[in-house]
Amino acid sequence: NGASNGATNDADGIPYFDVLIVGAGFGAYTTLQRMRRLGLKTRIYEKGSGSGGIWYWNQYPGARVDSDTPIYQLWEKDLYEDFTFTERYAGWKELQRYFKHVDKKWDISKDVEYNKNVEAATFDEDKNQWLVECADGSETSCRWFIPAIGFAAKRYTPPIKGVSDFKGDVFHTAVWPQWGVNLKNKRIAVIGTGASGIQTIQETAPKAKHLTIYQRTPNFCLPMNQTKLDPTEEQKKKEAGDYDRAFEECGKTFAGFTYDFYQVKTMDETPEQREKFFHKLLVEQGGFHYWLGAYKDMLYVQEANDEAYKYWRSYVHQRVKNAEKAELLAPEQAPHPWGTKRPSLEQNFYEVVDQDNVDIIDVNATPIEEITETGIRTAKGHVDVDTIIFATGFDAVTGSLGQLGIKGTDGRTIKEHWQDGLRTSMGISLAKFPNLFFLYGPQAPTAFSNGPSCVQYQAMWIEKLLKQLAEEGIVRIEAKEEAVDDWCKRTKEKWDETLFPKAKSWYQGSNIPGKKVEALNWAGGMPLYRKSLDDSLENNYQGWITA
Ligand code: N01
Repeated sequence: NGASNGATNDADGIPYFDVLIVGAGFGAYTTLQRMRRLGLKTRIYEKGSGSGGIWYWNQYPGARVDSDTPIYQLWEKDLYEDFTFTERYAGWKELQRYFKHVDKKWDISKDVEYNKNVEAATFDEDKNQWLVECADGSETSCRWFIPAIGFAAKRYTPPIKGVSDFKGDVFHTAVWPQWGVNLKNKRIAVIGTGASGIQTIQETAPKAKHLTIYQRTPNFCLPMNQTKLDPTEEQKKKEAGDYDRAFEECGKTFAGFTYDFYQVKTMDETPEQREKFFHKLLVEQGGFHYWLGAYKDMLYVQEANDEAYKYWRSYVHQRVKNAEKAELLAPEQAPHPWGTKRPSLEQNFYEVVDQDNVDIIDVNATPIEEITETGIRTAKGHVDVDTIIFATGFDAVTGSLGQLGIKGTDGRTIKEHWQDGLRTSMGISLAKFPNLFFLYGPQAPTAFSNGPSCVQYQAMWIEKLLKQLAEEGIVRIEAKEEAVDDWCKRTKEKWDETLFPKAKSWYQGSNIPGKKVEALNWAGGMPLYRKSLDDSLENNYQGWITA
C-alpha cells in the first residue's frame, strides 16, 4: 500500500491509523493496549528515543516516584505477575526497567515510532480525521487523536541575567543528560526546591564539595519511609490478592491512592488525639499520609491547616540542628497553607541540608541579581560554582498541550482557545476539537492523583466510548460548548472550596510570570471525576455532539 510502518493510506495517499497517540508513557501504554483490544490500528509517536514518558526525560540524580508500590504501575495481572519492584518508592532506573518489561510483555515497540516529534495537527471536516504533522516533515492521518504527553512536557527556566556568560556547566533537571553527570567534589548551585530540587539536593550534596541552595519558597517535605521490598513477600501479596485489592481501592479514593482523608474534623479531637494522629501519619506511615490521609478539613479550613503546619514545623526543627537553616526550611510564618503546594517526599534531605558543605540562600530576601562567568550573585555576595542546576519546574499542565500547534475547527490553536481562561470538557477533550482526547492534562485529577490511577481510568473510558461509537456507526464526536462551560464552573467551584488558591503554585499557574492564575486541576477527587465521565455517556451522549 505504499505507506510505511504498518499504516494503510487514506484517500489522499497519506499514512492512516485509526488511533494516533502522542507520547510513550503510562497513558500511552494502557491506551494502546485497549485500542488493540478494540481492533483499532494504533500508533504511538514519541519524541524521545525511548519509552517511559517522564521517566525517560527526568533522569536527574535521585529522581524517584512519590507514589508507592504496588499502585504506581499498570494494574494488569499479566504485567505484575512477573515483575516486582525492589523498593516501596521506585527510582527512575527501575521505572525504566519496568517500561522495558511492559514493552516486552505487550510487544509495545512494534507500534511505537521513536524520535517522532508531533508539532501540529488540523481536523479535516470532510474526512472526520486529524492530519498530524511531525518535525521531520511527515504527515499522518488518524480518526482518533490522543495526546498523552503528561503535565510536565514543557520545562521552565527563569530568564536570569547573565546565564549565557557562565563558563561552567548548566543543567535543567527535566532534560538531564542520559549518560549522567559526575558531580563529585564540584561546587554546585541548585535553583529551586520543588520535588526535583529536593531530590537532586539530597542525592548530590553528600558528594559535592559545596552545594548552595537557592530557595524561594520552602518545600513542606514529608518523610518517605522508603523500604526495600522482599520479592518473596511481594509474591505472597500478589497471590493473596493484595495487589488487586489495592488497585480496586484506588478507584474509591480522592487521589487514586489506597488511603483517603480521615473523616474527622481537626478541632473535633483533643490536642492529645491530634498529636497522636499527626505522629502516626508523619512518622510511622510516612509518604503522603500526612497530606492525603489527613483530617478531612485540613485542606479546606485555615484553623485546621494551622494545626498541621505547627506539628510539621516542630518535626522539621527536631531534625535540623542548625537553627538558622531550620527557620528557613520551616519558618514560623508559613508562606502558604500546609499542603497547598505539593509536598515532596524526602529520605535524608533535612540531615543533608544540615551538613556544613550546604548553604541555603533565601532568594526572597536576597534575589538572584545575576549569573556571572564564575557563579551567582545575590545581595548577600557572590558564590563561585562549577555547576548550576535549574530545578525550576514546568509551565505545568496547560503548557504541555499548549505548545503543540493543534488547531480546532475554527482555525485556532489550543493555546489560543485558552488565552482568556482554560476550557475543557471533563479534562479530557475540548469544544471545536472533535475526535481528540487528552490524558493526564488540565481540569482532570492529574496533579492530585496517582498518575497510573488517573490515566488508566481515562483510557478505560475512551475504550468504552470508542467501542460504543463503533457499534453505533458514529465517526465524529465533539464536546458541546455548554458542557465545557459546566465543567469550568464545576472545576472553579471545587477549587474555591479549598485553601489551594492561597498558594503561589504551579497548580494554578502562578509559577510562570504572566500566566493566568486559575485552577489547572480538578480538585473534586477521582470518584466524582469518574462519575462525571461515565454519566456523560448516558442519556444519548449528554454533553457531546455526535455524527
Ligand atoms: O518543579 P516545581 P519540580 N528563582 O515547580 C523555584 C512532579 N515531580 O520540577 O516555589 C528562584 O515544583 C520554585 O520556587 P517557588 C511533581 O508533581 C514529581 O520540582 O515557585 N526559584 C520552586 O521551588 C512536582 O510537584 C517528582 O517559589 C525559582 C522550583 O523552582 C512537579 O513535577 C519529582 C524561580 C520549581 O519547583 C514539579 O516539580 C519531580 C526563580 N525565578 C517532579 N522560578 C516525584 O514524584 C522557579 N523557582 C518525586
